[in-house]
Amino acid sequence: MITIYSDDHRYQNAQSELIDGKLLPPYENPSRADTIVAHIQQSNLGAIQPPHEFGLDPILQVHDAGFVAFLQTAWSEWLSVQGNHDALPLNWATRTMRHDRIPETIEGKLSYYSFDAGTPITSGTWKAATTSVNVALTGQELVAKGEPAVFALCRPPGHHAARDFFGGYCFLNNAAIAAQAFCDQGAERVVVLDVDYHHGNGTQAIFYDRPDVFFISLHAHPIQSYPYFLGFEDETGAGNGEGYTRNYPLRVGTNWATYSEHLADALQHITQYSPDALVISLGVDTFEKDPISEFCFTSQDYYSMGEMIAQRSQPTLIVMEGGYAIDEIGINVVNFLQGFAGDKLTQD
Ligand code: SP5
Ligand code: ZN
Repeated sequence: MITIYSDDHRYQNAQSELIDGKLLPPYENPSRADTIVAHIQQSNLGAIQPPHEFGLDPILQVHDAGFVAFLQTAWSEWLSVQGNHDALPLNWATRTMRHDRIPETIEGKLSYYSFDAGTPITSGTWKAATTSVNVALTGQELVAKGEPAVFALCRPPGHHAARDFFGGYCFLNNAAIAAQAFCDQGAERVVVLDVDYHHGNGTQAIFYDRPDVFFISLHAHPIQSYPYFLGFEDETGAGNGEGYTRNYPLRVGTNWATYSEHLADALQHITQYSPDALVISLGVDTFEKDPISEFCFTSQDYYSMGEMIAQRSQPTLIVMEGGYAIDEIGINVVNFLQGFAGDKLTQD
């Protein structure tokens, strides 16, 4: 299986994130992708290729133009007003407040275009986020040209980013942009299967009213876990998209035995839909030792998961999302990919 990767992910290298009441060194940091690519190099998985540039057009098929312009200039605006430290929002428009006025100041725009304080914008954020999109789109292009499966080693991740807001370590929605590219190239039905620990609220919202992209997610129950406000079972799509969103919220402590029963159900729905292409949002934050998550997967479980999903045999783009247990992130991702590719398990 070909991997698409660029060192430019290292441009997203923040000082701190706000989490659990503390400003801590970011869990979402460059060592994540560095470790994954090192493990892929040591495996027999296949070639690692660089991305190429796709420009803004495919991004603007998914994201709001004002939001994209904001992301592009946010750092320079913040730098000139606040100085040379990470930009973070401080407050948001919640119930009874207005959502129809975009502030003029950079601090106000950060609030308007975000949904959490865990996602710092830095001098390199735009470079890293757009490279991450190019990684996904380069993989998408290879799949569209006939590769059965490609791994897009995206960083920063994307599935929490919606049409016009960032958050959850995500700025641009790599998986959604790739799914949209399949549609724009003639695919009639695309599935996004999201197996990250957290609900992919951004991807769901982007495709919620569309029948041509079926979003299916297994994740920690939003009544217990971040992002809290989307990902319930009764969210099934709207308008023409009714029936083309499916959520499997699972309780904290879920292990592979329980998870795999729900995954089997999800895969049946995928088969019935008969998609032209499959995009997998792959998070390995379901791991038992993940520092910010509470599922109980072992490293071996990722091999089983890859094998199980591969039985669908649609052209597949695998897009990296979360996973924060640095010591095992490389093993877990390679295990999934080798399970998917049907390769011999070389690391466990
Ligand atoms: C892409 C991705 O995985 N983004 C995840 C962002 C999660 N940020 C907030 C995490 C909050 C963790 N709080 C844990 C409290 C229970 N121990
Ligand atoms: Zn996650």
